[in-house]
Amino acid sequence: MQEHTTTSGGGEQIPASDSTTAPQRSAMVAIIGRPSAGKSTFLNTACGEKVSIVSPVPQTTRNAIRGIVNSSRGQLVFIDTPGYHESDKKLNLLLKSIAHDRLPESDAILYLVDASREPGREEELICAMLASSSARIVVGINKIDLPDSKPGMVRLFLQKQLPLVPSDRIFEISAEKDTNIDPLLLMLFDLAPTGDPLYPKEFYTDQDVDFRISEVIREKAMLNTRDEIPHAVYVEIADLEMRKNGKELWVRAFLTVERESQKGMLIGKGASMIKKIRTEAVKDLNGIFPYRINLDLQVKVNKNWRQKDPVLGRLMKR
Ligand SMILES: Nc1nc2c(ncn2[C@@H]2O[C@H](COP(=O)(O)OP(=O)(O)OP(=O)(O)O)[C@@H](O)[C@H]2O)c(=O)[nH]1
Ligand SMILES: [Mg+2]
Repeated sequence: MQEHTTTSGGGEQIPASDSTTAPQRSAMVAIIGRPSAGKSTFLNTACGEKVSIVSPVPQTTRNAIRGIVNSSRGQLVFIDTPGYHESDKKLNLLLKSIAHDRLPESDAILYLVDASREPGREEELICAMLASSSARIVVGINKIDLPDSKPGMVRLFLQKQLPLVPSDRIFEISAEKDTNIDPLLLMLFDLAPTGDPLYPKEFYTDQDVDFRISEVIREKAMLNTRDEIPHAVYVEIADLEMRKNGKELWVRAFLTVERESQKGMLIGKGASMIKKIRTEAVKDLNGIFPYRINLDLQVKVNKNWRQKDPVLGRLMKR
């Protein structure tokens, strides 16, 4: 992964003296796009750290997650948002409002479009929502590494739907392969107002320890299951305890599903599934935190939690 703090992808060096001579810039940037467009992948690549979980399942992200890019030019605070999906279901409406509500507070908007899919009605609805903000939009046409991607088709779509966004603010990128991310970041710095950083420079996210742990566990559950299960899971952190003079964090967490049958599938034959999820989560978590994670992971049922306002409210409070 490239280091995004000092150089641009075009080979242009941002002089180190910039930090002392040029005024610092600072911006909040909302990342908007359909489910699975690659918003969270972009955030992780731009920040150089795993800030937001990623899976092939649409609607992986359920919260407004902040990731911070620090450079000699200043600071960009990205807000990853849940994929914008048209549906009347309670959970979907909440997810959509999380994305929508981030727009007014943003200095710039990064709109990501998946170039490997036809831009359908949902994409048109997003463009309609963004049109009045054209002056502060940067577009990433994502997944150009895929052989079936059609960036030209997306450009034509954008010309029609967002005619006020100039072509030099549209970038063909691969969030996964780190292609053209730096020039896009430079453009966002150009749009950013001058100002002091919003977060200390050593920060790359503002998430609590328990939220990050629960998200990594949820990612592993989503990656290892199919059908309705990835959407039926949430994670509850029941206990956290620092042990062994700060060298180990003991965590008791519950993978929670909607039905008994789903519980059986998450546990798996001879508990093989829950063990696999636990092992993969611990491996990632040990890479994120400066202490060892000792994870006690169990599965429980909270019937039809996706219809329950208190649970949804708690999960989406961020
Ligand atoms: N080939 C390729 N795959 C990508 C790229 N960016 C993301 N993906 C894949 O697309 C899928 C969805 O990526 P996410 O980053 O979770 O997408 P998202 O927009 O955050 O999705 P939601 O949170 O569900 O809205 C994952 O399987 C990623 O690995 C890319 O540049 N190239
Ligand atoms: Mg996401």
